[in-house]
Amino acid sequence: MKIEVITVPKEGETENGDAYFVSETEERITLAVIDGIGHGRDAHLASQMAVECLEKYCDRDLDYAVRKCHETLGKTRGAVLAIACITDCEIRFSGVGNIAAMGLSAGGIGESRFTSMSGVIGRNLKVVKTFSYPYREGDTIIMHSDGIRGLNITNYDISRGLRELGEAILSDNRVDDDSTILVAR
Ligand SMILES: [Mn+2]
Repeated sequence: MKIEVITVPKEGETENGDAYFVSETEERITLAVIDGIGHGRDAHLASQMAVECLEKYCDRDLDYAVRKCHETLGKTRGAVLAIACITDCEIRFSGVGNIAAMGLSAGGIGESRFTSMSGVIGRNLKVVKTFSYPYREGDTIIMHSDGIRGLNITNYDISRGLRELGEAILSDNRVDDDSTILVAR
């Protein structure tokens, strides 16, 4: 699987409140996008803490990893996050708060939006739930923070190069916030 991530801080900020996490083993690939609440240093600290937590717990059950992040981020301003775990024929997905994630089949015919629960990691977490979606080699997975808004993926030729696709999505839909786009195929 090829993975491309572009993440940029809000204009005028030196620290990025968004973060991402990628882990690849023989059995599975784990992808996560994290958005620390607000922007600037405190948002950065929260999202980095979530990355460290995922490094420790990404080989565990997704719900467990999400709950561990919630415990760990209790003294921060909090973050929203989404984690996708991809194996041979399945994507397992757990998200809390406003991170968009979707899977697109190779022909561009099927599009499924992954379901996230409401809440904020470290502040307010009620239901944690993992959803399962079919995955086939060649499918494209897109995840992005709310620094990208109004994305209509049907406007894009998803068969183009991943880097180029990510750059196009970012430049067309970026708003004034930390922005992160992750594309994988
Ligand atoms: Mn944001």
